[in-house]
Amino acid sequence: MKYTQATFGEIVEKLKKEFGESVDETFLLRFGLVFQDLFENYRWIYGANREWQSQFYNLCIMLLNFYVSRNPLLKEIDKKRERNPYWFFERNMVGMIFYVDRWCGNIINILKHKDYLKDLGVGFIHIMPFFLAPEEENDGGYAIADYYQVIPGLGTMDDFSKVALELKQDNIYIMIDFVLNHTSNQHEWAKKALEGDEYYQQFYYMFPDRTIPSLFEKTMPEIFPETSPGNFTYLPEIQKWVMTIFHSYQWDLNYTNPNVLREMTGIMLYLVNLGVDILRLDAIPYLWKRIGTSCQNEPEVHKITQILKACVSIVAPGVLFLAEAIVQPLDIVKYFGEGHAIGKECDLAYNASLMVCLWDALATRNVKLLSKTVSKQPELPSCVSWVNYIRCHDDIGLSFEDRDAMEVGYNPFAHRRFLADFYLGNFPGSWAKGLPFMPNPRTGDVRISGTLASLAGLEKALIEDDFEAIQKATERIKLLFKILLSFKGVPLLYYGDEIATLNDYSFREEKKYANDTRWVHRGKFDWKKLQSVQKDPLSPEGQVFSLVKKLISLRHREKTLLPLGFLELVDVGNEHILAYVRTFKEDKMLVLANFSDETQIVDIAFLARLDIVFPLVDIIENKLPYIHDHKIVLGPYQCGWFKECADS
Ligand code: OTU
Repeated sequence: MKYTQATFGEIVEKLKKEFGESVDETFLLRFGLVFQDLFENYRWIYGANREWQSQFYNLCIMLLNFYVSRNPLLKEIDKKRERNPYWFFERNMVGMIFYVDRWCGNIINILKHKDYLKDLGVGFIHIMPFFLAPEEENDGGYAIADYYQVIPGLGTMDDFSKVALELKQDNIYIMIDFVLNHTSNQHEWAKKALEGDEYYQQFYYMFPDRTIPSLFEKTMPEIFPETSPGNFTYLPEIQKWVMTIFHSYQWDLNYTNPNVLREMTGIMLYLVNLGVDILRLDAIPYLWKRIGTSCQNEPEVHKITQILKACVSIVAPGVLFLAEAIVQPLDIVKYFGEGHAIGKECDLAYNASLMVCLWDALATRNVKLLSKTVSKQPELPSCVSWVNYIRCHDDIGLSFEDRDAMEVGYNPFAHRRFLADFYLGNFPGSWAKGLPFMPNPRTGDVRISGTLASLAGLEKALIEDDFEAIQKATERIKLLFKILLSFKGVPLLYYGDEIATLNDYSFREEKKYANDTRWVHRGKFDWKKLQSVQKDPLSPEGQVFSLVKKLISLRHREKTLLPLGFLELVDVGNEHILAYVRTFKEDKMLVLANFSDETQIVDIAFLARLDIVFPLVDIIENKLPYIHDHKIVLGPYQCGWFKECADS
């Protein structure tokens, strides 16, 4: 069946006959807007299937049902967002990530800490997965056994919905994970598959012998080589191999099966109808597997994401997608949608390239790879944005583009080795206390775990009780926050970093965490420490906290820092200094950041080129920069947000 206007009409007629007035004007408007894309993408993926048309029609019924059952309060919000699709981007949103149990004990307690979020200026929260998962093998919540239930002890879905609705009243929005690439082996589908149920075996990639797995393995990298080598797991109960890209207990869902897409779409819409504002699409690059490829970023992944986005925009327009695609820089941007799909795929994507290159610049005291990487990022349309971050719940994978590294004079392999050594504290002069995550002896690859403060040197300096080192580490943390909160995009803070939380090694004592070093940066948030930090603004932690608070409040009133504002990198002729101008309409802000631990100078001649007029004031410190002989002098790790003086 080729798409014609008639197809849309036929489907609508059928729906109307079956569901009468439920098929109302709003539904029809939204359905009509995305119909062509939805239909064509669906056909592109499943068109070879004999029953694809009736399956497509069933999907439409599902959309109608979720549309009808959506809470009227949420429907009101939807309408506002439909009138203003930029609702998210025209505010200076700052997000915070946390684990419910580690931050506040349970879901409902989030409300008890609402004032903390408001006081800090947090505009949205990413609540880490709280769905039912096995007690032991759960990958921090990313191995889900039941998407419709909450981990016992954390509360209920009703609690979650209540929290989501109440926070929205205070303009705090909610992001949760949609873990759609895999389920736990304890999920009902997996259990049925293990009992020999063929219908559910087809929900996963299962093979009777090693023939096909071996073909796949030829080109597939290993994600968790230390604890789960290979990409397949043998199931003696049914004498089959199942694809398990992540842990052996995380079974990859098979999206070539339209029933999988239907079930997962149902789960997604259920979550969205609880009052979620942003869905984080976990491990999205892995959704489609193809022999002879790395099984990442395949074209079908983008089509499926577009299908999901179209479904959401019918039921809950204004709900955003965040791509969790921690892949090479050039592949990440594709998740915003390419060509005519821009704005129809993900609205947000983690800016992993920026994150990695910030850590690179700190270790090398040189911004050349950072500048090169940022300068190659394409200008994004205003309907999408990067999510910038320094740390998150995961490890840091050193995923810069090899070509960029070579262009700035690094050997990519050696440079990755250096960075790993540096952040694992093995390089002479390193200040960092990171832990290795998933070292792969075959490829020499290793990733890094650790909190922001520990990776930036505070832990080592405190242990050594080295006053100068403590100061330097504090300056490094401050520098990273100043970049994070002035860069183009949506900043996302990791809980605890605002009070310079150090690594927590207690995970080693718990069997279920011991072999996953990421738990070193997933400790309990220390509310007592927060109190003492607030009382002691001169301590390293106090300095960090008051700075973060100040930066967020500046960000709220600075139009130049809106995600919609522009960012232009400036070459100031000094490889230690990152310089950029943020612009919104006539308004400009110049950011100068010294990544070295020595004083650096910048000739002010470049200001004329930018049409920026002296005198400038650093709005963070409310101070004029130190000028000597027509040069701006920046102290070690100094970073200023410079604006023209209002009265000049
Ligand atoms: C994600 O991360 C989650 O953030 C992790 O916490 C999970 O363990 C994992 O998925 C499995 O659900 O490899 O080291 O390109 O890099 O999906 C982290 C995306 C990961 C992957 C990413 C993955």
